[in-house]
Amino acid sequence: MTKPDRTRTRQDRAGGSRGRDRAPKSYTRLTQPLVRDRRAGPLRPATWDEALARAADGFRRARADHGPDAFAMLSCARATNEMNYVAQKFTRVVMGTNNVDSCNRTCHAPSVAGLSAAFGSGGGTSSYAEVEDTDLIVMWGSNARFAHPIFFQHVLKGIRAGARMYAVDPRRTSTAEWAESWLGPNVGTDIALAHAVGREIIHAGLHNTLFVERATSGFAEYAALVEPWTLTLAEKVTGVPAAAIRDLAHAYATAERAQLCWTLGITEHHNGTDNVRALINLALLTGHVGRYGAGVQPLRGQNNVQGGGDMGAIPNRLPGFQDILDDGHRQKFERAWDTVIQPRHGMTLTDMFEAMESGELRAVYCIGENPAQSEADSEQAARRLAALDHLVVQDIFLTKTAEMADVVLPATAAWAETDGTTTNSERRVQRVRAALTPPGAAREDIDIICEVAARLGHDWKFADSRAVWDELRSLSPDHFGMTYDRLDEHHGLQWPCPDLDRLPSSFLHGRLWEADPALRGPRAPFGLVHDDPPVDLTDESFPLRLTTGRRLDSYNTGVQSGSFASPLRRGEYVELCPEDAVRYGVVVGEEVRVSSRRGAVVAPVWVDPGLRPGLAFMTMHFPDEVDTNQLTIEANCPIAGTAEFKASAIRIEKLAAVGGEHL
Ligand SMILES: Nc1nc2c(c(=O)[nH]1)N[C@H]1C(S)=C(S)[C@@H](COP(=O)(O)OP(=O)(O)OC[C@H]3O[C@@H](n4cnc5c(=O)[nH]c(N)nc54)[C@H](O)[C@@H]3O)O[C@H]1N2
Ligand SMILES: Nc1nc2c(c(=O)[nH]1)N[C@H]1C(S)=C(S)[C@@H](COP(=O)(O)OP(=O)(O)OC[C@H]3O[C@@H](n4cnc5c(=O)[nH]c(N)nc54)[C@H](O)[C@@H]3O)O[C@H]1N2
Ligand SMILES: [Mo]
Repeated sequence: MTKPDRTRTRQDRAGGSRGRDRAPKSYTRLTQPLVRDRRAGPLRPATWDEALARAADGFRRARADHGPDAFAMLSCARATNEMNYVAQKFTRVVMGTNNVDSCNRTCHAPSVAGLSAAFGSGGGTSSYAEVEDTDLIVMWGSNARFAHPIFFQHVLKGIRAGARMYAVDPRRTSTAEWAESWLGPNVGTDIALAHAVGREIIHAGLHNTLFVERATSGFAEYAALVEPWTLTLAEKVTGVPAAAIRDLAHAYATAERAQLCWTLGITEHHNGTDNVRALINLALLTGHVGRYGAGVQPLRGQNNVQGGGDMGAIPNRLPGFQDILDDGHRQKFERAWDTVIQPRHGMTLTDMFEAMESGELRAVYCIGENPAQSEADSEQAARRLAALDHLVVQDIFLTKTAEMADVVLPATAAWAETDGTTTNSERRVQRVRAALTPPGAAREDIDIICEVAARLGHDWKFADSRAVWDELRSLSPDHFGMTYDRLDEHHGLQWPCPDLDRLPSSFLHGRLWEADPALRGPRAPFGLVHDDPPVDLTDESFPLRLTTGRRLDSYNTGVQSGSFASPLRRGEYVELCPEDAVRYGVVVGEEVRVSSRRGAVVAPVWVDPGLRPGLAFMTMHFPDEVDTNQLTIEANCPIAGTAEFKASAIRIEKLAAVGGEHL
């Protein structure tokens, strides 16, 4: 399927010039509310009163005509914990549904699902400081040098203090450059690789029998499952030399303490949760968890995506990660909020888009998310958003999603214009403070939500962000010990922090090492997961494997970083290895057509020797110029709902060959 309009736009914008002199779109801050008088009509400025009334009316109508589950909330992973708490409370109390989710679904939902299944809690198990005080760091499917530069500073300090580092990534990334050893598996073959590592550890007798016997379950089944994964078979499937797999297995198993870190190379697959389980198996096998310096860490994406989930802005958990299916937990919140909470999971972000298609979902309140450009198969996503009866977008910029809204509400930026707290990947809650005056009529996210709630009959009085936080603390045992004063005093605190007079442990699951079974608690089960290749198969028509990801100098859909892209590589490129560039007869800067089974875009070529033949790379950062997500596939992990952003099948063609000069 071709998209002549988009390719034409792209061509016109590029004019006769190539790559370098194209300036990515630059966004300016929203300073006033906007409303639309008729569906396809233009947005026009409005007063706060009019915009808030319209926002509330649409939600009221959707609920009256179609019931509470016709509404869904997308909550902002860049905004504060307090804002996320209020957003999920709005969803559950004002609208009466559990349909609340965020971009966590597109990145680390598989990590949360996998960690919860193994350990009963979805958080990474270690602290950043432990990375400086460990013997081995494995970065698996993670380009932390680009995507987590602050965490990577801790990694570098660890290396300087003597830790070894291994990188597992199909691309020889900037992170891999720092590694002692780089393993480059074929995209989507991580389970095969992990199983071969596990088998090698068992065959070499290097597993931690004491830990396995005491703290885990399912070892015999796991050993049988990985038995076929010889080094030779794994080399054939993954493309990683047998000796390198063996080396990783021995290094990981013999390290005194090891940190296993992963990100989207593991999770953004149709079997992301299985991938996560395959990695956790290795930590269970070796006992590299529950001890200082040893642990498993999904490095979370947006600055407060950990906190958003912790605050209950997910469809299956109440604040404090308390199970919504547990009667006791629900009743506690029902009493505190004077409401009735549905005893079932709400829709995930993935379910929401399916429910837009079926017409079940009619009204969406989207706070600080840009799904029209961040969802896989974005053309389909935008079409579904356009079919809603009522879309309210609350953002700091006029995004592509906001351009489609019936009401646009201008918010202050959590970063630098708002008081509150955020929670990072090591579960550390830290204070943020308003330092700048917000532009124009922009208002705080929490105030706006409360104003909409008031128009729907719920008069909430929160004097300030501390009042919201104290309400959360009274309902979440894991946060109870974190008063604002203590957060200030200790430069942030990590959950679980149940006590006002004790400091929390820096790592989780120390219980697994207790000799007394009563103190040890539930065993951590091995995950019996199977190798399962990407859904979008490469063939003669689509011979290249496309994987997508990030660059250091840009951020997600580019809304917040578009105008600051690197002067060297402004805008989007399709990156190929030198051999493929020769094979296709293309050079750096030359525009080519990139097509998948879902759509086509035009992008200039970049040549990266860190890629291998058959593998192409694009980012998601410049969708206004080149909408990469028109190419990606909405093949979702059945457990977590995350799409396979990391594996699409594409072809590239010279523009002349497809009549490009006439496009
Ligand atoms: N500069 C910058 N930093 C960011 C962001 C940003 O946009 N820009 N976004 C933030 C967000 S929301 C997130 S979630 C994080 C994401 O952080 P990362 O997950 O580290 O970033 P990505 O580049 O998406 O993907 C990581 C790596 O996965 C590899 N990969 C692809 N397929 C596979 C596979 O099958 N197996 C393995 N083992 N690896 C594979 C890719 O080659 C890539 O190098 O970054 C956060 N930080
Ligand atoms: N091809 C491809 N696609 C991907 C991915 C990939 O690796 N490849 N990764 C996926 C991942 S991991 C993620 S997280 C998603 C990201 O998807 P999104 O979250 O939809 O994209 P962002 O560009 O991060 O959008 C953030 C929005 O929040 C707004 N914002 C920032 N601060 C505030 C605030 O304080 N208040 C309010 N109200 N708004 C605020 C910004 O203006 C911006 O519009 O994309 C996913 N899409
Ligand atoms: Mo993310």
